[in-house]
Amino acid sequence: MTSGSHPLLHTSASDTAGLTPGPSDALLIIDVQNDFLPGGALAVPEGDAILPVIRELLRLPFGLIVTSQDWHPAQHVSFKTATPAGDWPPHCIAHTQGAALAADLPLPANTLAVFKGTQTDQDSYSAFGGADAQGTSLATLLQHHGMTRVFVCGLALDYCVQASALDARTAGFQTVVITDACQGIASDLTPTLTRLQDAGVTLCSSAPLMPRL
Ligand code: VGL
Ligand code: ZN
Repeated sequence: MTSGSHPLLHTSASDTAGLTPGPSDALLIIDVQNDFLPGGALAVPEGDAILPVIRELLRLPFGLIVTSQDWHPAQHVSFKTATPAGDWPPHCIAHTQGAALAADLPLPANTLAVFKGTQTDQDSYSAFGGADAQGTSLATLLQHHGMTRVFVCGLALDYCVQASALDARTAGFQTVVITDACQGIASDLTPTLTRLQDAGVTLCSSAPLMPRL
């Protein structure tokens, strides 16, 4: 969402003190996959607007970068084509171009990748329901790397970003959602932002995270 566009985002300088990323902070990039971008099977409106913001975030000294990917079998329970019908058009089918991450993200070589919704009969909006290629859960990966705080960005704010941020809190991480690095599906994102704030998630825009010139 466009920074400063929502009344729940009235962050002052004192609100954002201490939000500068450091070595025990992870950047969690949720589902920035071709199928959720313009032209994709389940495109989030203006989903590509967040790409330049995420590129800026990738220059900050996070201790760890983690990407999540929706990674569905061809007959997934969430698909309208399933019986009983799910909610979504077929999307992010494992190993397809639609499931690939956006090509123009300069991810460091040590980026960790987690995959979710990989079983035919189960869905997970949350990246915390996913695991890396070795089967290690996201919470365990973050703990093993000494992360205490997660900054969350990506698609879609009202589905997978929201679910991931709420689970990050439940798992005991300090949690920050970078709102201008997320894009939602619903036209009114107030219920999502309210739910996040009520759960103790910090909402901020990317600008205060950037080093001063
Ligand atoms: C998502 C709908 C279905 C998401 C994933 O990434 O927000 N939304 N699958
Ligand atoms: Zn999905």
